[in-house]
Formats: sequence, structure tokens, C-alpha cells
Amino acid sequence: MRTQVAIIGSGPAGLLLGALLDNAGIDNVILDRVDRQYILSRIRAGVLESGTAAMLDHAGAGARMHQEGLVHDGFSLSFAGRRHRIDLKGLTGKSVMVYGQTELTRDLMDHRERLDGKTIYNAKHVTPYDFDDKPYVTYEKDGATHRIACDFIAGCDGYHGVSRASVEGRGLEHFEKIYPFGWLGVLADVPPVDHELIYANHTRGFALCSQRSLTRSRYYIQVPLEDKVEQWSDQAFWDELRRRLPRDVAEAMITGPSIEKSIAPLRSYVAEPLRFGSLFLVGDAGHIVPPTGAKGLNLAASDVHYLFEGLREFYAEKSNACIKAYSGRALARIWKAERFSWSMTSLTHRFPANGEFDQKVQESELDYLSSSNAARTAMAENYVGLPY
Ligand code: RFL
Ligand code: PHB
Repeated sequence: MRTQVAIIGSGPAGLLLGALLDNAGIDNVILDRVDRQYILSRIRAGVLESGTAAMLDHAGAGARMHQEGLVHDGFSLSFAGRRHRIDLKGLTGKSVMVYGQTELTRDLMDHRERLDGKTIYNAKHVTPYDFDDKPYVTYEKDGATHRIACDFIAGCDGYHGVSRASVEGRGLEHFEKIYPFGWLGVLADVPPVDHELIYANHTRGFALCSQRSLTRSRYYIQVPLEDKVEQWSDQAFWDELRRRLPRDVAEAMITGPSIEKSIAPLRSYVAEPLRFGSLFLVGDAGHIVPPTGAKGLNLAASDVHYLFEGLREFYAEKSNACIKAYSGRALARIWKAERFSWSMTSLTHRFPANGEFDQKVQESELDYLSSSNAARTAMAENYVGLPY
């Protein structure tokens, strides 16, 4: 088989790139090691920047998001028992869209199926080759080895994928920070406690009230890294969540059985560079952020934006200037989101090793935010997403 762009990974990054390439008439094949159902069972991000929502529109798959997504003009920070609203719309003129990654992925998959896009699920041992010269990808399926010759390989295969592993030792640098806690997340079919998100800093640890729809809530609490999900009954989770929220919020909360419960470690990670000849690292394959700033999925979309520009220019104008600039342009935006995600995490979580001085600094930063329009504007500008 031959294609113009071989895309490894059928997550948001691979699917968005595939849809934009289809629109531009650029042939592409998506390969994933698991199947559609498995991908759709992963509960992940929930907040889309306006740029990400616009990309879903450009891809031609934004209709359901506009019907079912919830436009949020602000969110709250809670600390010392009180809530402080960050008025995103008032401070930046922009809002965010609450629409689950699962739904965005489903929309892109359905769109691809309607257009008869080529996707190979359950492709095992996918391997990229020869990306300095004549790139190709091999994979195994139904007991046979297959080969796809291509012009470019987009490594959209997440943090544990093969793309980044295949450039190890070729000048790839890693920048990493591991946090001493994780997030225990619960999804439940109960109405959200508030119409906006609440990020809470409490002496017992961080908590987040998020949502997927008017009838489905997503809640998180900070837990020690050693905790196992089996230790946390639904009742224990709800009790702990309530303790970390202002009293009026805790009293208003409606609880119910969890439909998903998992623990995710928190990490900041960037790989540099993101281009090796005709192989590109895109989305989680090249970087990870702690979820506190809601940036993971949005960064995957902005990488796709830069890479698509490069590929479109290559085929339409026979120039590889944008392709060469991909790594530098994407990384400039990635590092700003890394900084923001680290700073939101530092502001809202309890760090076991922090002494009294660090604690006082955290409290004074929260106090500064509650009293300074400039500080709130800086936070809001990053939260809604910096320009591409
Ligand atoms: P994905 O979504 O991980 O998709 C990668 C795809 O590649 C496939 N794959 C392979 N295919 C072929 N061969 C291989 N060797 C392969 N290895 C992997 C996988 O099956 C998969 O289908 O990466 P992408 O597209 O870059 O999208 C990034 C986002 O998914 C990610 O940034 C966010 O979900 C991060 N994230 C969160 N972000 C938020 O903004 N808010 C959140 O609440 C939030 N929660 C999360 C998260 C990520 C998590 N991970 C990665 C474990 C919770 C979790 C648990
Ligand atoms: C979510 O709804 O899963 C979510 C929302 C905001 C975040 C992180 C996760 O910052």
C-alpha cells in the first residue's frame, strides 16, 4: 500500500490530522494498535479551548459539539472555604467548551467513516522506518506483515507509543517533572454541583468539580501515589470530595454510583525536537502536562494545527519551510502550556514536602489572584488558550 501521510494513533491528534488532510485532498491512513470501542472507553479530558473547537469545525465534525457541548464563560477557584470566580469571558473575551474527549473522538471517527477514510484498527507491532530517506511503516494484522510506503509519518500514538521510542538515541532530549500525587477521578450520572468548574485548594488536598453534560459529572480528588482505586469505595470518595469543598457546594452536591473510577499520576514532560526527517511527534507522543490546566488535548490540537499547515504547504506550494519550522513553532506553544499547567498544579495542590514557607507563598498567590485583575487576566488568558 502507498499513502501520502501515515498516521500512527487514532486518538484526538491522529483523527484531527486525518480529517484536515482529507479536507485538503491529502491521502492518509490511520493505524491503531487497539479497536474503536477500546479507544472510546477511555475517559479523559473535558475542556476544549476555542481554537480546538474551531479545528473540530474546520475538520467538518463540529455539529454535535455545538448542540451538546456546554459553553463556559468562567470557573471558580476555592480556597480557605471561599469561592473566587475567574471571569474568562469578561477578562479575555473568550470562553471554553465543555465537551468530553470521548465525544470529540467519536465525532471524528464517525466523520472519517462517512468519508470512507482508511483506518486500520488492531494493527500490531506498528513500526516506522527510514524517515531520513524513503519512509515506510510496517504492521502485523491477521497473521501477516503489511507495509505502507509514504511521504511522511505522523507519530500521534500517545505517551507510550512507538514513534518516540523509535527516535531514542538520535539526539532526542527529555525534560520531565513527576508530581508526588495522583488524581482519583469519578464519573457519575448526577447533575453537576455548579454550572461552572470549581478548582479547590484545601488543607486535605486538591479537588475539582467538572462535568460532561447537565446530567453527567466528573469529579477528581488529589490522592497519594500509593493509593489503589480498589481502596476507594464510592461513599469514601464522595465524603472526601465534600470535605474539600466550601460548605454550600458540599451541601448542594448530588451523589450517585460511579460509572468509572480511576487514578492517574501527574507528570510534566517534553521531548525535543519533535521532528526527525519526515517523522513528526504530535500530541502526547511528544509531551505530557498535569491535567490541572486542562491543556493535554488542546496541545494535541495545536500541534496538529502546525503540522497540518506544513503538510498543506508542502503539497500545495511545494515548499517545506513550514515542515522545517514545525518543531520550533509547536514547542514554543507547548512550553507556555507546560508552564501554565505546572503553575496551576503548584497553586492548587498540597505538596507533601512543602514547609510552612512554601505554604505561605501558595496562600499569598491565591490572595493576590483574588485581589488583582491583572493576575486573574494572566490566568484567564492561559486557560482559554494562547493564540496559535
Ligand atoms: P492519545 O489519546 O493517547 O492517543 C494515542 C493513540 O495511539 C494509539 N497507540 C498506538 N497505535 C499504534 N501503535 C502503537 N505502538 C501505539 N501506541 C499507542 C493508542 O491506542 C491511542 O489510540 O494521544 P493524543 O491523540 O495525542 O491525545 C492526547 C490526549 O488524549 C491527552 O493529552 C489528554 O487526554 C490528557 N489527559 C487529560 N487532558 C486534559 O486536558 N484533561 C484531563 O482531564 C485529562 N485526563 C489525560 C487524562 C490523559 C490520561 N492518560 C494519557 C493516561 C487522564 C488520563 C488517564
Ligand atoms: C475533566 O472534566 O476531566 C477536566 C476538566 C478540567 C481539568 C481537568 C479535567 O482541568
